[in-house]
Amino acid sequence: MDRQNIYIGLGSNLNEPRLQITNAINEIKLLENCDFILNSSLYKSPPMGPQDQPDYFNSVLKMSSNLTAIKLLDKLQNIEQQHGRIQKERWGARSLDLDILLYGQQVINSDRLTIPHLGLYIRAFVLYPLYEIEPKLILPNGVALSEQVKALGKQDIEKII
Ligand code: ROI
Repeated sequence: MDRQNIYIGLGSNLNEPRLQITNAINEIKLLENCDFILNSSLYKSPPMGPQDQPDYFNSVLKMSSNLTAIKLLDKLQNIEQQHGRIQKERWGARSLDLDILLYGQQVINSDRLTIPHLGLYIRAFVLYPLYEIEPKLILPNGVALSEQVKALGKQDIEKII
């Protein structure tokens, strides 16, 4: 079977967030059975959700793998733990958040995993970096990513490098 393209969203707003993201990208590059393809620029944005937390840095990474989505999730959660991620406070500040946004055309709705990621269609800090690296992508709901980006607006995100 052809390997499917997988897109990972990275986010951080604590403990040197830019470094958190670049280190996490390097750690994902080293994962066994995973092939890194490329990553987007880094983007900065105000917090979505509670406003009493620092601005976020976000990026999106493209890779392929022969791991199942759940095995990949285990590995990504290991990386989050290594970055000092304590129990996720819903909508709270975090040193590192790694989300599987898309796993080929797979649709998964289990206790641990929802793919496509729930925030994918409405979060500019995910859609813009994704659009930067995959401008021709058709989203699993059949909508062109370019159209979704246009419809969504920038939500104050800023490309920084
Ligand atoms: N807001 C922004 N801008 N970026 C994020 O990565 C992010 N992650 C989150 C919540 C709390 C929803 N807000 C965010 O988990």
